[in-house]
Amino acid sequence: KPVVESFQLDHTKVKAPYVRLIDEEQGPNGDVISNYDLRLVQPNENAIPTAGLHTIEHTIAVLLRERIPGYIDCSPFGCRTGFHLLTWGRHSTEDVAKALKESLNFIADEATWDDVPGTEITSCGNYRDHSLFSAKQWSRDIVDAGISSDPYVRK
Ligand code: HCS
Repeated sequence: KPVVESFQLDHTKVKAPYVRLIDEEQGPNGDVISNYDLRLVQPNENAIPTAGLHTIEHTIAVLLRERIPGYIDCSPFGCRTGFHLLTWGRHSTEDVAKALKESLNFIADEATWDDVPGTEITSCGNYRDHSLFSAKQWSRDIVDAGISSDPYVRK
């Protein structure tokens, strides 16, 4: 059976919000893809409701892309406590945490509906399920809690 790294993590030991490198994988041509755990809220204590999570996803698809070279994708965990971030190449968890903090700060303080891409029936698979209000409140709480670059050390 394949070993899924995410299920090996002891979710009772981590201190969210944090950025954690899950692993780096090298392709046959030597290219590296990195997989990060962007844990926004504490597992089994909190979960971001889908509308806010969905709006955060769409908005950081632009904001994180602008800040992280080699961005491939950032998509929510089914448990709704955070996101996977996939990138080409290696980035320090400090750099990813800084980019995430800037992006969530923007959502909390400045984002308007114009900053949320893909909210039409043609551009989204569930366009009714967005909430900028929720995205802003959760982003504010996450940034205020401090985004650590070490999953076991609170910032
Ligand atoms: N998670 C995607 C957006 C899908 S709607 C991205 O580009 O990061």
